[in-house]
Amino acid sequence: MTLAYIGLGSNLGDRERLIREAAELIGASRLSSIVETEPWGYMEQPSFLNAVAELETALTPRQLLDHLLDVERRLGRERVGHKWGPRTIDLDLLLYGDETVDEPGLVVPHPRLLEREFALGPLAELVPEHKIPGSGTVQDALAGLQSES
Ligand code: GSY
Repeated sequence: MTLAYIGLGSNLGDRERLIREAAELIGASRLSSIVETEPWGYMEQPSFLNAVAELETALTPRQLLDHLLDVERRLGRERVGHKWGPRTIDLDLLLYGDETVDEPGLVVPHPRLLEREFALGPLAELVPEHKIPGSGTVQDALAGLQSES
């Protein structure tokens, strides 16, 4: 079994319900606080609710990604329009134990984790001392990002 960390984001519909339902459907054992965040990347869209879920899984990273995509579809996610536009639910595989993966369509740790306070903040609430492969701890990554802004 491996501990994996999933970033959850929603900026369409009943955002909190969608995040809580997604956490249940992916089998989360812990869910961070849910925080309101300004859009990142593409600004012309509503604000997000974000959280991070911890789950213990026997799935491989690829199987877990497929499961996350399936849950996104079940919660009404449609991949149309702007790549970084509004979405009912977004599930990002942030960390999979201390493993790294670099395959077509699947990179772990998540390739933009170190740039995203909306993911690092809730992750730091759950596992501040967790080492990010190829980097430092989660809390150090968050402090580094906050010192830049
Ligand atoms: O991949 C995450 C989707 N997303 C978000 C998000 O979850 N939160 C915030 N604040 N901005 C975002 N931009 C994108 S894309």
